[in-house]
Amino acid sequence: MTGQHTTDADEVWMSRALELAERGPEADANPRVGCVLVGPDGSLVAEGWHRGAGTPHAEADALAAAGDRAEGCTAYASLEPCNHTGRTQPCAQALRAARVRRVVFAQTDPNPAAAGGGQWLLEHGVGTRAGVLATEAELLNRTWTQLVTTGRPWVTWKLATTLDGRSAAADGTSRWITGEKARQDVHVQRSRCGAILVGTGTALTDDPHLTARRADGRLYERQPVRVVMGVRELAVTARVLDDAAPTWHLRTRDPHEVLAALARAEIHHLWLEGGPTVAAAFMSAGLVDEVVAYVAPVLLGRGRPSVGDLGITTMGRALRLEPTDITLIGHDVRLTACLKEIG
Ligand code: AOF
Ligand code: ZN
Repeated sequence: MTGQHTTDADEVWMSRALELAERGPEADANPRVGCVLVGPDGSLVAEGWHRGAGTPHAEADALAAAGDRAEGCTAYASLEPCNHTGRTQPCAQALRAARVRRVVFAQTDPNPAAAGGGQWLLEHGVGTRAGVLATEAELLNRTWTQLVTTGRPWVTWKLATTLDGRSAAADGTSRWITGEKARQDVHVQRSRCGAILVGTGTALTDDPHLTARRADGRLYERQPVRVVMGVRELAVTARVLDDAAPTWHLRTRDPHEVLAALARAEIHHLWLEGGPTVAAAFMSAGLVDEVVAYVAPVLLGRGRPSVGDLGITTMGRALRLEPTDITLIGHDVRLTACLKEIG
């Protein structure tokens, strides 16, 4: 029966912990983590999740809800309990102090500053099981995991293009290639990222606002940092310079420098909105992790290409992506594709 996989009770509770984790904010310095405490009789005792940097960790949140009832419980945490005093106290010690009997976790903590909680628990007489639904947990925090393990934020390149690969007409007009529904989808995705980036070219030509807005125009509570890269000056009246969200003008053409600045601010997900020069710079440097392309059933024949020269002259060298999702949104197709294996 090799290759067969049966779901055990640990997996059932862990999937609940993962659901709770999803309630946390995505654009945050900290990972999204959920925790469930299950009593010796197999019934649910308490649930918790992490609400963002500076607030209690998921385990502490669940322990607070359980009080004395934590004794003898099994804890299910979507990330290995931390072993450090950072913005809050070490969760491994809190779990043991509450007399939790066993700890099951999904993803091993890739953050060297906080890792080692599993080992600490074992050494202090608390049984552990690691790796339950680890792939799912890693996917949930893949952008954070990448920053913590490589020092480089995850980059999603978003493009809106005609069928013939154009992102603006010959006269420079670019509104609106895709329909209303696709544009709304972009705003939802923007709201989930830590930063959104354009080049000075786009900032000067299109004067975008670069905020995440609901269909009625209201701003989402959490706004990504607006980043404009390039050495040209912005107009003082540029819409990105209003007070709707912070804006950084990074006077560089080097995508590595941009990512280093984001990493210093603990921003792990960059949403790249082009134009062609910036997109080509990131692509050629091998710094794009994922592409989200909104393809409209529209033809222009002429006009600005969605990406500039990548130095590819023959089919054998074409960049071939791995599609992970294809969704019809209104009349447009949203294609999500990765440039490399996840994890
Ligand atoms: C979280 N939430 O539920 C868990 C985390 O700066 P601190 O003290 O909040 O510590 C953040 C680190 O703690 C984080 O990078 C991760 O390694 C670990 N576990 N973090 O934000 C949680 N369990
Ligand atoms: Zn913790």
